[in-house]
Amino acid sequence: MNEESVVLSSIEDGVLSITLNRPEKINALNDAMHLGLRACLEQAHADDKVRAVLLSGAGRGFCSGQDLADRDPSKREAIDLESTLERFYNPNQRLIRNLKKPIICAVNGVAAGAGANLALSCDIIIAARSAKFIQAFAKIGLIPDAGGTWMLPHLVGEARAKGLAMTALPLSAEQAMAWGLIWQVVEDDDLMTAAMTLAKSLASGATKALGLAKQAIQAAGTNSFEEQLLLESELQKQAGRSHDFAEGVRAFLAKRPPVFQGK
Ligand code: LHQ
Repeated sequence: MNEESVVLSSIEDGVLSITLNRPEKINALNDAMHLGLRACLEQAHADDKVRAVLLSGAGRGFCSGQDLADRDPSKREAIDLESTLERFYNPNQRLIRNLKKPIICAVNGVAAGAGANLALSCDIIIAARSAKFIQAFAKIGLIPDAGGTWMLPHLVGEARAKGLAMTALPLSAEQAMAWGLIWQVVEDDDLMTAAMTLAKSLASGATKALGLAKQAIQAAGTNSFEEQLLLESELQKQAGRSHDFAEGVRAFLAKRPPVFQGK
């Protein structure tokens, strides 16, 4: 199966839609899917026409994590999971976190294992009411990966992070929202419309500033208050020199809607 058919993409109104497309396996991640996703994320970085990204899964689930048939230790002599992570997972997680544009994830059903952590690495996560998040790793003798051991304690605190990692129990969309793991829960039938409406709205916004805000908020996890103040000054300097800031203020004073360019 080639990379393109297992990951679909298209651009509309500044939104790059990326769809994981192995619905018969609940979009389990095989090597072709990792590489297809990477190509799309690299396009998101490089292409000025892309102002926001919407990641979703085809069929009844978002992503069931690693395709375990491809990493079955009983069928291969040595499975080097460090190499799997460094070659396939970590580059994509870095591309998502370092993307200077908003990335939204629409979680339509189950998000398990690395599939859950792929979703959680996005900036804004919208879940269908029937969606579930499962840190499935403990059930097969692994630890949460794809950034899970960093994101979970940052998002929900150590107690809940350990509970999720050790029990591998499914977390409902409602509970995920109540715990601050995700942004919004919508009715199943409304998911893609709600996610695309938000993505298009962000894509027409001051996307340079959104990227800088993302950078600052992500740095807060390790910065001191003083370091964060200095970072804000530096990034606000950049925002203050943008076309969009000048346009935003002009439009406000003229009492008209702004026309942002993401520059
Ligand atoms: C699958 C999978 C799957 C293959 C469903 N693989 N076929 C791991 C190792 C290496 C390196 C780095 O990192 C990682 C990270 C990880 O992601 S570890 C965690 C891997 N994922 C899991 O352990 C989850 C396994 N899947 C499940 O627990 C269930 O399938 C879930 C809860 C996702 C969905 O359950 P159901 O809704 O009951 O669907 P199902 O189990 O019937 O699945 C539908 C089909 O998809 C089925 O195939 P079949 O041919 O029987 O119709 C499954 O075998 C297949 N599938 N997940 N990860």
